[in-house]
Amino acid sequence: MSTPIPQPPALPLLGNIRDINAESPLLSIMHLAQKYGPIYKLSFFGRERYFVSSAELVNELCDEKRFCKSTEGVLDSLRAGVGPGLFTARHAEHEWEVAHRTLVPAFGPIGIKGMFDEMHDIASQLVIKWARNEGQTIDVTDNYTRLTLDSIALCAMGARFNSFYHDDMHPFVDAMVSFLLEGGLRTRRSRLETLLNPQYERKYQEDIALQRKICKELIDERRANPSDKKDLLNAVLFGKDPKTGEKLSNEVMIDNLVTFMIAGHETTSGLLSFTTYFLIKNPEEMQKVQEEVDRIIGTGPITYQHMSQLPHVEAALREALRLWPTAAMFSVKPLNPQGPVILGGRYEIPADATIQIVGPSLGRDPSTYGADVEEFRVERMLADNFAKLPPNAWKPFGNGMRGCIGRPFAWQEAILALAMVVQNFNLTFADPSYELKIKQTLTIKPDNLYIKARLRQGID
Ligand code: MNH
Repeated sequence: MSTPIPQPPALPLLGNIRDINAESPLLSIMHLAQKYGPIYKLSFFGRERYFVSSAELVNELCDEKRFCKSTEGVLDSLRAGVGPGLFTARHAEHEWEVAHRTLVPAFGPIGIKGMFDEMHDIASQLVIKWARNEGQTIDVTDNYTRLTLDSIALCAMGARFNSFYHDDMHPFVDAMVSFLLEGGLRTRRSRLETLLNPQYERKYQEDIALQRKICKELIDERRANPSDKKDLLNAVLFGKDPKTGEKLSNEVMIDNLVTFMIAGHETTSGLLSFTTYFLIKNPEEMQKVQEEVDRIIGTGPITYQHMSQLPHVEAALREALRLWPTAAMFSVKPLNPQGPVILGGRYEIPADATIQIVGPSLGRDPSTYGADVEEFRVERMLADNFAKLPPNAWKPFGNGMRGCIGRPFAWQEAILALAMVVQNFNLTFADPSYELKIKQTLTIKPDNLYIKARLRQGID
């Protein structure tokens, strides 16, 4: 006997669209999880979606013998721009396998270590800018976006976007932002609306063309001026699949470079923004982090060797991702589409279901974290405690072979930037009564977070 899966009352054709706030779908989904429990379903125009948020059920969904990545929804709609790039590739798609095997080494420890100096260069630009504007109001998320964007552009493609030296961001960014926005809107638009608005399609294609052109030019430039740098661009251009000996096709090279730009900056920017928010909001936690940075690094330059010696910095980042994982949801589907699947020994799910894992609800499961789930406590993510979490309870980087390839990149970048910021500045909210609001695009970020930074000691 299976337990029925709850669903809020639905309208005949429209289904549950009224249950989802168009501005912040994630908050609606989290809210419904509180009301309907660890699994519920919604229907949209006749298509059902399942939402899972307990550690118990997510642990089952992470079993790669039973479930695999689903790209249904926004990822399928982004394929128009990034094809079968790593992020948008379907389960077991050949282009994914080749690119995955070819590029994994570039994201490994040696590859990431080689990027330290360039990451440090960009992070220094942020620190210098904040120091020069001491006491003035800082749009934190905007600043972190410039940091992460310049870092991925430099480390992945050898391009300097110089975002800290211009008010406007690089033209790539406008095209990317509007491409991602449109990709999301497409999943909700009716065919009639699409037919009546040919300008949407035209703009979409223009944005795609611009991003691809910029990446193509960087490829051409590197081909014309070879370098023996062991960077991502060289791995994309010259790497070979260790299994089949294949190289990436020219199109797939571009698919993946655009993918790195997209997947490689917003999430890390959001992570740094949320961590900064929580540390200002919780001064005792800030003190622990700052004390560690002072003790380990002091007032001198931060080096690669410091990266593995900052447990509180790492724990603060992990704790922010527990509460607000910046890629808030990912989707899976049954691997073997032969008949229904039973979850938790009691819930029957159809073989063709798309199941979304609701990250921020998973991070608030009291069976994992206890009663004080809403509290930002660095301690619960210190190495010993982190290692004792139940399996698959903390999933901000997705799962298994389709988990984030850029995780070590993001981690080094975030540790470095956060350590440099707290080493140099004391931070306060520009508006002491600031209340956290979530801004949702493809990823989530704090909305309207403004801070002030005071130098802790003079910088030469
Ligand atoms: Mn990243 C996949 C989260 C930083 C490149 N990333 C994923 C997934 C999550 C995720 C979740 C799985 C998505 C899915 O199942 O559909 N990523 C993050 C977070 C950060 C992050 C929270 C920062 C914090 N990601 C980065 C960076 C890069 C990157 C930095 C590139 C340099 N991520 C990817 C790519 C994939 C991915 C590429 C797709 C991997 C694959 O399926 O092979």
